[in-house]
Amino acid sequence: MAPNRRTEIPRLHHASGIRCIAATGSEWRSPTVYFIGLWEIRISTTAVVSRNCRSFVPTGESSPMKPVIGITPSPSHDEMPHGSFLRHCMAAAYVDAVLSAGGIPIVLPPQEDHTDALLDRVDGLLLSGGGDLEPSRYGATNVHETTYGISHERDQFEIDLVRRGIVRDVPIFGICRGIQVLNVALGGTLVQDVASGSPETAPIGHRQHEAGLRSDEIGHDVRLAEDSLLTEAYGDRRLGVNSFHHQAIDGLAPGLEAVGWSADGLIEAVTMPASSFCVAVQWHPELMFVHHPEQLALFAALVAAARKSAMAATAR
Ligand SMILES: [Mn+2]
Repeated sequence: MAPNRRTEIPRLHHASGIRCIAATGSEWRSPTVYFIGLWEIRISTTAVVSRNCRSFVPTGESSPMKPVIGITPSPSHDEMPHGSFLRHCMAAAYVDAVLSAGGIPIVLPPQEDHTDALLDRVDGLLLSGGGDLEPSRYGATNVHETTYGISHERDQFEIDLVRRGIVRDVPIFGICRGIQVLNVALGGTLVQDVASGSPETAPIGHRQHEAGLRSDEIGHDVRLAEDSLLTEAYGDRRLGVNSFHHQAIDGLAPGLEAVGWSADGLIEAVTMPASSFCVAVQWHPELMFVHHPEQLALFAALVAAARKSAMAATAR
């Protein structure tokens, strides 16, 4: 079937929801086509495009419905010439990844009492990376000296979003801090500092920037569980990932299932089997997908799940 899809894409791409980012001119000049699970991804010198094959409409109908993906930002305390400001910030790579996967990204700044109102307005949740969770959130009485970036406001906001999101079966994708938020919100615990933990975890180097590796380079491998959502999405059980974390899951929360591990045994990916779509990873696929297009697969899966959820809600 693949050759047919390949020839159909150029004719239909304007009508079938393909997203382009960074297009500067002739976007279809000599593209390379990748087939990753159910998704096609094309990379050319001028554009990155992707499309979910399950929503493929070969009849020339209008674009498939684009689900709204709410992304949680990080607090940033910035000194400016006109004062000191707390700002809600987020790497543009998260936005680019959601756009490239066919979703509409919006930013969800932390706020009290609006959890359900926000979940009413988004079709999926993306928990972005950031600083450490307050250790008391998972019952720790000590605070490791390497702890950084604690935000009570962000912790509470994201924990509330996860707990209500799970109850409401909102599609959820957690990245880096996001896997830790998901685990803690559901009753799990964290290793406060991987490097000072058990000796066998240190050699892997989960902070690849300290070894001079760029953000889009592979820092270590992850072994994926057979028959997991991730193995289906990536089409392989071994995956090269980047790594910028000093904390990791310790005690896995009830309801979560570990589906990816680094060679030192750290949990690098989880899913929640009882949810329609709930997945989280310890690496940063949004920083990799331009040069490692397979890393767009989970964004495409999130967008597909969010679209399905939104269309089901519309039909009710
Ligand atoms: Mn890692």
